[in-house]
Amino acid sequence: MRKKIEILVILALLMVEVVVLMISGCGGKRFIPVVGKVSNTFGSNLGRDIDMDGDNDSAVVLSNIAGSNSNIGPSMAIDGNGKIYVMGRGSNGSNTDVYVIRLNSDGSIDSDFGNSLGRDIDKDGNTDAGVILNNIASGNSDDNGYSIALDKNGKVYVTGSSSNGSNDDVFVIKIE
Ligand SMILES: [Ca+2]
Ligand SMILES: [Ca+2]
Ligand SMILES: [Ca+2]
Repeated sequence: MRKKIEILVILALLMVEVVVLMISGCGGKRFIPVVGKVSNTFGSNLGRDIDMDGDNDSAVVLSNIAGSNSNIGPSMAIDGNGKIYVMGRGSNGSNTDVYVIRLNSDGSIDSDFGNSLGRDIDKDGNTDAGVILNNIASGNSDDNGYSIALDKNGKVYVTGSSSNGSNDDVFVIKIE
C-alpha cells in the first residue's frame, strides 16, 4: 500500500514537471522573448537606467532645436525606409518655431534632410540639419507644429497653428 502511494506521488510530481516544461517551452525562460525593454543601441547611451531594469539605456535626446531652450515634440512618423521624422516646436528665444528632424534607423540625425542648423542638437559633437519653420502665418510669433504624416511616396506633411499677429491660423505644409 505504501509503495503504491509512493509511486502515485512520483507520478504526480512527474506530471507537474511535464506541465511546467510545456508552459516554459521545454528550455525554461530563455525561450520566452523579452519585450518591453528600452533599446541600448538606438540613439546614444544615456549612462542612466531609465527603465530601472538594472542596465543603462539609450535614447535620442534633442535640445536647442530652434535656437533656444524649451522643445516640445508631439508627433513622429516613419517612412518605408526606416527613416524617422520627429516634429514639434521649439523656442527661438523670442517665440516658437516648428521643427522637423529626420533620424536614421539607429537614431542618429540624418544630415541629408533640411538645412544646417549650425547647432549640435543631439550633443554628439557634430553640427546637425533639419527643417525650421518660422513666421508661417505672417505674425512673426508662435508657430506650433502638432502633427506629421507621410504619403505613400514618402512626402512629409506637417500641420499646426501659427499666429497671424492677432490670432492663430491653421497651416499644412508639404516638405519634399
Ligand atoms: Ca535599463
Ligand atoms: Ca515663430
Ligand atoms: Ca549632432
